Amino acid sequence: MAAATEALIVIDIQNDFCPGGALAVAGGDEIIPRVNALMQEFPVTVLTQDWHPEEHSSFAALHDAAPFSTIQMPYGPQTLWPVHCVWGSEGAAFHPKLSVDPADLILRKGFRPEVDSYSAFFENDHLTPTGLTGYLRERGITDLAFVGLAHDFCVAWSAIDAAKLGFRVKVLEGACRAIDLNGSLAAARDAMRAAGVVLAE
Ligand code: VGL
Ligand code: ZN
Repeated sequence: MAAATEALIVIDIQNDFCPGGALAVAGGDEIIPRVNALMQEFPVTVLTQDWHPEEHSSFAALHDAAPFSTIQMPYGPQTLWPVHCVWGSEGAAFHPKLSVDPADLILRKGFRPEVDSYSAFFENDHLTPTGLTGYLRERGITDLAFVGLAHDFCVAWSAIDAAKLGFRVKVLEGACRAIDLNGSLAAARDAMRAAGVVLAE
């Protein structure tokens, strides 16, 4: 059992990130049994849900560009994705095998059309907070364990922000799966280590 000051943050285990989904992560559904078991061990559990309006600026289709290309946004470079996790769609729903009921909080992110939000703490402008920091601090949480999808995007950005905010952070890599776009997994692991994130099994 984890200590009373530890929270489990489960990132984006949604249909669109699992095999058959619009932005499928290889083996994305394989992690679910372990994630469900971990949820029993932590006193505080948070699920995040990527939650985009139909015309979201991270969608390649909106820019007449190829998916997985990069554009410059006012807040910096942004990878363009296939249309995914449109709010209210089946693709945006949690995977049916994920234990949703035990979660204390479901945090939605990426709902502003003009800015993407990989991190569970800040949108991609690195300025707009989601409110999760306050929620965790008010509950007395000092230590965070991250699992979910995708390892090299939403998990990594969330873990790095959490470490910068002063939480003690680990990523349970066996319960993550990556998109791995042009070496993004290796880069994300280096960036996490540099930020003081512990990469654990
Ligand atoms: C994610 C790309 C776009 C993620 C979300 O959950 O890692 N990646 N939206
Ligand atoms: Zn997204």
